[in-house]
Order: sequence, then structure tokens, then C-alpha cells
Amino acid sequence: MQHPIPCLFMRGGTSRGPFFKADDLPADTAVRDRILLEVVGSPDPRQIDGLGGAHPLTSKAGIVSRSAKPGIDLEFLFAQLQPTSDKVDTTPNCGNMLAAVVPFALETGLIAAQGSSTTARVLTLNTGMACDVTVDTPHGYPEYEGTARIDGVPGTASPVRINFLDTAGSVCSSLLPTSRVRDRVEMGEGQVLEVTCIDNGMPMVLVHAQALGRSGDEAVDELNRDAELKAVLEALRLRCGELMGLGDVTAKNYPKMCLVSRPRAGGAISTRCFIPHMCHNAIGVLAAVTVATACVLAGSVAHEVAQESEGKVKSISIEHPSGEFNVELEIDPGDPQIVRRAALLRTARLIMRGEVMVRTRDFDNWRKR
Ligand code: NQM
Repeated sequence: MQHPIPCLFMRGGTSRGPFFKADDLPADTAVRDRILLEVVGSPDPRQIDGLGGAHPLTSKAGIVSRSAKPGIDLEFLFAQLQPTSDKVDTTPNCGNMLAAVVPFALETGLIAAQGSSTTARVLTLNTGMACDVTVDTPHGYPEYEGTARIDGVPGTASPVRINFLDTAGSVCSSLLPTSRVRDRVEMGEGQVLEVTCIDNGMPMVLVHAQALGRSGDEAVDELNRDAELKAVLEALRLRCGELMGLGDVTAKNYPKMCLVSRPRAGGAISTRCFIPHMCHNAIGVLAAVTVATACVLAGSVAHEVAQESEGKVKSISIEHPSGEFNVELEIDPGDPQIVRRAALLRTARLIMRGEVMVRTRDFDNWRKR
């Protein structure tokens, strides 16, 4: 016996996955997680029996509901799954999947279109972060076609504009969880690595590519095959996790690791992000916001290699393996460590609508109640 669950399969930015209305899934998190694992087909490296795409960027799910909280329209819970693990992580945010939330809510009647464009305030339940998301709705439903282009996605699409309002210290206690803009980490055998541990929407550890004997413009496949680099990054990640107050991060998807180096293509900085064990084909949304923030923080390892950007509102282009990601940061004039607003552009698309079938027996018990 299989059970149908209403589901829209959506691309959000450079990620994709199934989206559900919260009411269509059990509230019990253990049961919900078993269902999500079955939906994407984890654990299995090929995810052959589910909707996952055999990569962390395509092993994600979104759960959306209307909000009863004052000033908030929608609540979004992001779930990170992994091809080879049976864990479902709802701790960190995902700004890419976030881009599909307002189109999903319009498609499923959770909110109504407001005119030629629709803005909704979305609260991410993962970290309690609020943002305003605007999509084009010229015909009363989400427009998917358009001329906006984001690197990492072929072609063009209608823009999804995201304005983050309060990103500092999303999972960590503050923007700079070690209270320093730069830390020196002993790696054994006399090796010391200088890092910036920072969380402006995503806990991250930034390190110069050169300090690890890499150039920082290697191809993703090359980095994914680089077992020696991955071993050093993981050892560094575990140490930094403790320093950042995150405890033992062995089984956690954060902090993400990012190799930074001088820009090559006219941007502010060049990046290679590990999420945390595979190299990202591009860069995560909140990872980009976090790296951009580090670029403007004097003393950080990113600032040292970044191209300076003038003005109170800074437009910072983060180079990544498949292009660049532009983040607009509004810095508090009185305190350079306070980012008032981070704005950026994504695109999203409804790929499929229907019902996803699960066998989970728990689901049967939940439906009978
Ligand atoms: O940083 C990948 C992605 C992400 C997360 C990851 C993200 C973000 O590209 O906001 O979007 O860091 O695992 O989807």
C-alpha cells in the first residue's frame, strides 16, 4: 500500500526539491523525517528509489505554511537531506530553496497575488530569520518566464528578489562567534591556519586557498577528488566548530568551509565552498551573504584578498565555480559589523505538481488518527 502526499517539485535558485504544505505532513518530527527520507530516496548514493538527485543540492525539501505571527505572511522550514545519510537537518537555512517559497505559496493558495508583483514576509523556522521576497505576478499567478539570469542555472527566468532583514548569528550566537575577526588554528606538526569564523545567515569558516597550497580557481571535480585537501578541511572544520560554540560538528552540515582568493573575473573575491564535504558548483545564498560580509570586515581573511567596495550600500560580486553571485549589503554607518540589509536576486520554477508516493507505515498510522 502506498500513500499519496500532495507535493510541488520546485527549483529554488541553484537547488531543487519537493515542497509541501505543513498540513500535508505529520507534525511529529520523527515521522515527518522518515517520510522525507523516503521521498528523496536516502540513504542511497544514487537515491534511485526517490526524488533526490544524488547530490546535497538536490537532496532538499521545503515545508511551508501561513503564519499567525504578526507581520509575517509565511513560515518556511527547510530540510537538508544527504544522499548517503539517514539524517534530516533542519538547523541551517537555505536561501536557494527560500526562493521557491512565495511561488509555492501562490500556487497552493496559501497567499493571493497582490497585483503585478507580490511581496511576502517569510520567516524561516530553521533560524528565526525574516526576509521579504518579491515575485512577479502580472497575471495573478507566479510568472516563471523572464530575463533574469543567475549563474549555475541555464537560461533566464523571472526574478525572485530577496531582502534579508536580520541574518547575523543565524545558528551561532553572533556574527563573529569566536568574538574575533580572525583566528589562528593549530593543526598539529607546527601548522597554523588563519581563518575567519563568521555567521551572517550561514555558519562558515573562511580560509585562504593559498594557505592550503591551492590556487582557489580549481575546478569542482578536481576539488572533489582532492582527498588530501578534504581531510585538512574536515580537521579544520571540527576545530572551528568547537571554537564557534557549535560543539562536535562531525555529523552536522555546518559550518561550511570556503577557500577564498583574489578575484579573477572583475568581482570582489573568488570562492570555492564545501557544503561541507562536497565542493559547491556555485555558492549558497546565505553563504554568499556571509562571504560578502567578511569582505567588508577589516581584518578578516576575506578582506585581505577582496577588492574594496565603496559607499554605505555595497554591491559585492562573489566569484564561484560557475560564475558570480551579487550581494547588495547595507552597512550601518556607525558600526561596520552591522549589516542592516542584504539584497539579492534568485530565480525559481515549478517543475512538477502532483502527489509523491510513500510506503512509510507511520504515515498510515498518522492518517488514521
Ligand atoms: O547558503 C548549499 C545552496 C546551499 C545553501 C549549502 C544555501 C545558502 O546552495 O543559503 O542556499 O550551503 O549546503 O542551496
